[in-house]
Amino acid sequence: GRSSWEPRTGSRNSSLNQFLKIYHNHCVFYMFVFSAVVERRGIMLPPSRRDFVSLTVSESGSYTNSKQWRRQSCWRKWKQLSRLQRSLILFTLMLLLLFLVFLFLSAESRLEAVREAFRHAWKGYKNFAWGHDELKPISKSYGEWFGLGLTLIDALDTMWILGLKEEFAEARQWVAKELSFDKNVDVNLFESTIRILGSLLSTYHLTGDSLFLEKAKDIGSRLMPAFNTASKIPYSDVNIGKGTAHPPQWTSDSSVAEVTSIQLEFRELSRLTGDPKYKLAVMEVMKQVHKLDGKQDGLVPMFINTNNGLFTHQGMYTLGARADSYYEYLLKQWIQGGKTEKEFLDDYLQAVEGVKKNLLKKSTPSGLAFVGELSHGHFSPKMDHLVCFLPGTLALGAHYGLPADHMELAKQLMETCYQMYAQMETGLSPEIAHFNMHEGSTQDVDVKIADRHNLLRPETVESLFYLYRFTKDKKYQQWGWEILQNFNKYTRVPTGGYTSINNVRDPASPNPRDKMESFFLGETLKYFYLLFSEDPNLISLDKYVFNTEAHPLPIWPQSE
Ligand code: DMJ
Repeated sequence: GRSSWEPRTGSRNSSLNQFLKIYHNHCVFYMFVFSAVVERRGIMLPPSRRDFVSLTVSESGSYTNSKQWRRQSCWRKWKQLSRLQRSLILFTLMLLLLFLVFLFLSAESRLEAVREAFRHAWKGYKNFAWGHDELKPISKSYGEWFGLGLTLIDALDTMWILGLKEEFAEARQWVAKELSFDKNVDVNLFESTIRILGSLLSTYHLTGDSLFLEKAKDIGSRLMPAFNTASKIPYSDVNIGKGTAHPPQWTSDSSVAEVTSIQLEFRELSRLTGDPKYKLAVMEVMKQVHKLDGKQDGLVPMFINTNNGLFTHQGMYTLGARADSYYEYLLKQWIQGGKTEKEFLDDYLQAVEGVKKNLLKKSTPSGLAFVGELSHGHFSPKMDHLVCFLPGTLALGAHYGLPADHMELAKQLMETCYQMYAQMETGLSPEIAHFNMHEGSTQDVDVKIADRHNLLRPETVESLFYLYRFTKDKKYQQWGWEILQNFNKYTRVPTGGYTSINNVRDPASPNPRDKMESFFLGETLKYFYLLFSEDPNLISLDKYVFNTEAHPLPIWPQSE
C-alpha cells in the first residue's frame, strides 16, 4: 500500500524526491534500529496511519526465536512505508543524534574551559611563585604565609581530577624532592589541616601513591601539639618545627569553626595509620562542644576559650565566618562514619531548625530567602559569601535521607547566592551582602564599600555542583558558566594567574588586589569542573565526602 502523501513525480517535486532518495539510501541503518524498537515494544501506529501499513507485532511464538526472520520482517515493514514516512523517521533520528552530539560537545567545551583556566593559573604560579604559598600575579611575585608551597599542595587533587598529568607530575616531583615540614614556622592549625593534610590524604586516595600518605603522617603528627591545652580545645597556631603551640597574641580564644572543622582529616589519618591518637584528640573537641551551654536552638557562638573550654562572645550567631564549617562538619562526620554517630546528626538537624527559626528571612522586593545574623537578639540582614556553602550542605543531607524541606531550602538559598553574583555590575559576588527588608526598597542587595571585594571564593560554585548532581537541572550549570566567564573577564591576569579584586561594582575598574588564594585552585576550579561534568562517578557522592577545602575523603565502609 502506498500513502496518498507519497511525493508525486513532476518537475516541482523532483528535487525534493532526489533529496528524499539520497537521504533514504544513506540511512538504512537507522531503519533497522527503529524497526527493532518498534517490533520489540509492540508499538501500533494510530488508526489513521494504519490504512496502508501496520507495525503491530504478533505475540505468537512462531517466529520469535528466529533472528533472521525478524530481520526480514523488519526490512519488509520498512519497505512497506512510504518514502515520506521513511524520510521523516530518518530525519527525526538524525536530529536526535545531532542534539546528543551538541550536548556532548558543549559539556566537553566547558570542561576544557576549566582546564584552560587551571593551566593559566598554574602558568602564573609556576613562573613567579613556584614552591611558595601564593601567587601575586600583578607584581609577578609571591606571598608567603606558612612557607610550605600552599598553592601547589592545595591544587594536587584538582590536577588529578582534571586529568592534567604533566602538571601533576611536576608538582609530585616538588613534593618528593623539596617539601619539608621540618621548619621553624608557625602555622594555623585549621588552615594547614584543611588545605595541606586534607589535600595530601585526598591525593593519596586518588592516586594510591604512598608518598602522599607519608607526607600526611608527617604534617599530621607535627600539628598535634596544638591539642596540649588545659581544656583540650586546641590552640589556633602551632610551630611545626619546634612542636610548640599557642593562641593568637591578643586572646586565648580559638574560633569555633576552626576547632570543629579538622575532624574529617584527623579521623581519616587515624584510620589510615591505625593510630587512634588523632581521632581521639578531635573527637574530644566535638564531645565538649556537643555538651556546652550557650547555644541557641543548635546555633553556636563564634569563639571558644582554650583555658576553660567555654564559649565566649556569647549571643552572636552566624552561618558565616568563624562558625560556618562547624555545621558543615556535623553532617559530614555523620556521613564519613557511615551514618552511625547519632549525636552529629542530632546536632545538625537541630541547627538547621535553629537557622530556620532565627536567621532565615526574605528580602524585598524579590523575596529572596537569605540567612542573616543574630547579635544579642538583634537580627542583622548581613550574609557573608561564606554562607553560600549552605545550599550544597543542605542538599547533601537531603540526598542522605534528611527531610525533603532541606532540599527546598537549598534551592531557595542557591537562587539567592546566584543573585549575589547576578545583581552586581561585574557579575561577581561581594564578600558580604546586606539584604533589604523594608517595604518600598527597589533592590534586594546592598553592598557596603568595605565589603565590595571578591577573593575568588568557591562556596557558590561548590553549592551549584551539589545542586546539579542531585537535581540535574541545567540552570545550575548555566549559572556556573556565567560565573566562570565573569572570573575570566575581571580577574584573569594576562601574564598568568587570577587575582582577587577590590570592587565588584565597578566593571571599568575592578581594582586587582594582586593575590591568588590557594583555594582558587584547590576548590573553585575543582568545583567548576565537577559542576560541568555529566559523570556522577567522577568523585561519587556516595563514596566520598569533601572536606571544607574541597578535598574528597572516602566514606568509611560500614564495618569500620
Ligand atoms: C576555604 O579555605 C575553605 O572553604 C574554608 O572553609 C572557608 N574559607 C576558604 C574559602 O572561602
